[in-house]
Amino acid sequence: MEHVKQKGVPQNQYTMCWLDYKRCEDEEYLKKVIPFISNIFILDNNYYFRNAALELKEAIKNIFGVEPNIQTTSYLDFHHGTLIGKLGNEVIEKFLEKEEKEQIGNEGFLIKVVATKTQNIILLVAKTESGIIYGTFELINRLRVKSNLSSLYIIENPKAPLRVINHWDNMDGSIERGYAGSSIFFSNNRVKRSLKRVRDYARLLASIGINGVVINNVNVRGKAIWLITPKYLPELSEIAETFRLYGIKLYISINFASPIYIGGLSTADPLDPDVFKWWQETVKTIYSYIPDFGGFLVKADSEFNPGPYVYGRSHADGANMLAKALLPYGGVVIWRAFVYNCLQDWRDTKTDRAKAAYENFKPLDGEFLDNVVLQVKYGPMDFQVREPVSPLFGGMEKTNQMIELQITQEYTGQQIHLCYLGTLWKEILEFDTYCKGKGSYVKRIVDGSLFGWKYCGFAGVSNIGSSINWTGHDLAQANLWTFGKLAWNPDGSVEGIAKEWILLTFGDDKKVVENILWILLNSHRIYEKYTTPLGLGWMVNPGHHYGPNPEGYEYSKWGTYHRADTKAIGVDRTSKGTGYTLQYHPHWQKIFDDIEKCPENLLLFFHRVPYTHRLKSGKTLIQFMYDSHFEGAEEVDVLIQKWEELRGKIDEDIFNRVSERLKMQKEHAIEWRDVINTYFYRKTGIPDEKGRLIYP
Ligand code: GCV
Repeated sequence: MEHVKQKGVPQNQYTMCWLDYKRCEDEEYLKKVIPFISNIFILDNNYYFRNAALELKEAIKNIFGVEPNIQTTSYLDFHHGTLIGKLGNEVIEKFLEKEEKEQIGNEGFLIKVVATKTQNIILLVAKTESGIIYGTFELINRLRVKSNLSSLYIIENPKAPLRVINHWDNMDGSIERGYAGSSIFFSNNRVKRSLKRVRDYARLLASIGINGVVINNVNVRGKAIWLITPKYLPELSEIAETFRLYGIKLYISINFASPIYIGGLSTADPLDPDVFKWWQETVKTIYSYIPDFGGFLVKADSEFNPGPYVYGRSHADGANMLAKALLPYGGVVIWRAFVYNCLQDWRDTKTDRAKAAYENFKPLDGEFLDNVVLQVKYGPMDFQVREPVSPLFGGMEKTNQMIELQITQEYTGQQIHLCYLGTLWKEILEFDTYCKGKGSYVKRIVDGSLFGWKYCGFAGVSNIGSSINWTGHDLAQANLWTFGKLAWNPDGSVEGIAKEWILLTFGDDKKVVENILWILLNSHRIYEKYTTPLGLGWMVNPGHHYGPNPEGYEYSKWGTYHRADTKAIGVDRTSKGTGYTLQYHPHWQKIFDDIEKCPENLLLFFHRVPYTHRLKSGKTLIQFMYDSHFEGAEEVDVLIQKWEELRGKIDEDIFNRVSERLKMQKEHAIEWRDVINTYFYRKTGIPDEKGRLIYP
């Protein structure tokens, strides 16, 4: 089954997702807010504040049909309007209590309303320009959902310091694992000339609190190797400037062997002084173009990318060498932990890919410099619909870490299937590693609070491209939104986050909110049911990873086997098997080791289980498989029906686009159901107890 390509649309036509401002029809509300929004006063008259004020002005114009004055003069009428200023400004300070000032962090903001007989003021205060832009979008959103101004009081600070989007964009304009059109940054091996779309993208990202973007693929090949040179840096500096206006730093993925490719050196050995010198010079040049450059993202010794192992050096040697070059400028090295043997022999049952990241990195804990961050995929394999949380979280107390989540739906339906990922991500973030006793949640590790790290946070592999709606499937916009919101505050409730997205994107019609919320919150569960439940994973077509193929990866080199035979399926990863469970805290080791205690949705990840094994429900494993696939494919009808009920209540184009994809989802879910059920039936010869049609 091939993934269906999105039809090309003109580059200049696109929606603005949750920032498509619609007119507020509520006259009563309008009357109440007018005094607060008829003027915008900026107290720090610089480029960034003016930009924030213009964002607010544009929004107010579109939402309320009034055009506020922006005033930057020293004479200010503080009776009516929105006041935007920095902490420290004496006018602003007059309105603030000591305690509230102390609560505003570097990227945070405060929104406070002063309403008296003579004054109607909204105060928007921050410590930095980034805080101002985040606060501006928050204020716009509050106004859009008609928040009660008399009680509006918000102090917000992001929990995690790094909230970065990773683009896997290639310079020819293609996107590795991209399902929403071509790159918005590159085409024909050049940086795109018009940055209009990049600017709108920056607006979208700032509105969800993102503060970093890596614009090129981690597989750095061909022309992309040269992005760190003056050949491309002038253009990259323009991209960086566009992002800077919205509080976002630019990062670049690099090829570890660049000193050879670009510098003409004979080696890229991280301990070779000439190699270090070359990187120092390169970094110096980058910062001369981009003074606030974020740093490098590195995929080394992974899937045919060069790295320190080539020279018999460790990953700490490699990362630290780059970190030393970046340190004087405040840059960081984000080093990926996705290192494993991708040339495994399927006959080898001793090697377990799931163990690889931990085995490669755990021994290096404490060896990385402070400006190195290890970027760890959420699970030990590769963004399957369900995997256990990587044991590296909580396994390396002395190493900064970021969690890598995949917003793009490589294994979760490629934006043809609706699969809202917020529910899965929330479960991951709430996982208690027990590394420092009860309460050592993944969210507390990656936000830095558990170990007091300076650099840590969230990386999300982008799901956007130049398609009309950015994400191919209109409802997949919710995944980008949710990634940003959870990175900002991993304690947020997924229901709340999803609901806010619906309100801002589709309005507050009760049925619309209710149905879309149901659709989103149930979609991952449904997708899992008709694809690979119980932690099985990998039954996809090799290469493009779309559609079912139960043995697609069974006899390959990638180390992703389920080893099904006629009696049993799954890999024994317990302490008596491959020993993977030993990488976890003893609390989890015991649970995962024990087939009775192991969470059932991960059963086949940790255990090799006979088809006749009875699950907690009393069903046999094989019957569960059949039921799950029949029910999952059936439940897609509920998604369709709930969407269909919204006909006429949603913009027609969006409605039709989603309907079309739901139709494809249904067809492809049936394909999954039939292929997987037939596979198991043929393997086992055990019929479905309910006698449903399984193709023999
Ligand atoms: C960018 C998986 C994907 C690759 C991806 C890789 C990675 O293997 O299939 O497309 O490469 O992960 O995360 O580096």
